[in-house]
Amino acid sequence: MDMTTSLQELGVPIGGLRAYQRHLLDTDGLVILPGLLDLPTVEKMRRRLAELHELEGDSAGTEVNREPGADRLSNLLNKDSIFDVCFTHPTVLAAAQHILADFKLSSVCSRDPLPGTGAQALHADWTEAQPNPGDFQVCNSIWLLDDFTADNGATRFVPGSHRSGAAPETALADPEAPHPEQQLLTGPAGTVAVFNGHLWHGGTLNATNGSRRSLMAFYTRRHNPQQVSQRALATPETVARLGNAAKFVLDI
Ligand SMILES: O=C(O)CCC(=O)C(=O)O
Repeated sequence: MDMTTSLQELGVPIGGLRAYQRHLLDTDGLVILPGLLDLPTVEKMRRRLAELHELEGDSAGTEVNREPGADRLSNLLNKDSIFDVCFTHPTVLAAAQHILADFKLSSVCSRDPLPGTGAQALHADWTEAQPNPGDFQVCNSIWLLDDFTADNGATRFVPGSHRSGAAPETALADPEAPHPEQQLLTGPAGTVAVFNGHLWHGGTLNATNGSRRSLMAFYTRRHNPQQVSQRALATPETVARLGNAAKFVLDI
């Protein structure tokens, strides 16, 4: 199996994305895909996340990270096949291919900033020096499981910042402060935003009493380590249910 065959078998069209979507990824660093998940699927995902939180208790999220003020779960693809769409959806894979060329899944996690918390500093999802265009290393996607609104902790992005070659923690006096060019990702549950992992972004304060559940499917170039090593953690169930093309995306 190779990247081209894997993506073809998973239904990624030759040529991948539409021209305007490629343009948005190149210039703004982000493409929004409305209605990618239907509401019954969103509801099943919400229920499964609630069950997993109940089951995992204090260990929830530990395969990648815990965050004060946000409910997080990690390694979701080994916990329910309902999350397979996060690493097999043709449009999302086409976007990852456009940014990274050769890639694999790094992790599938969830994040729900709790009422009154959740504000994050602007950050990129790559801790080494930020690369120049043509050498991007990571791509992320956020899957809205609740409507994202202006006051419930919607993700903020600084369009075009992936082309700066700089990290917000060095380029900005205060990465926690509102950025004059930031935009909020608002939209209905079922929307997916795929973004360049070097784009400056972060969660904002959930100023409501409700939840703001989301999944994050994170991709990395094939030569980089994964956030969750699938060779180490893929369960026999995962290995048995997936075809070779999806296994290639997981690097197992
Ligand atoms: O949940 C969000 O809005 C963004 C989360 C994020 O960027 C992170 O946890 O690194």
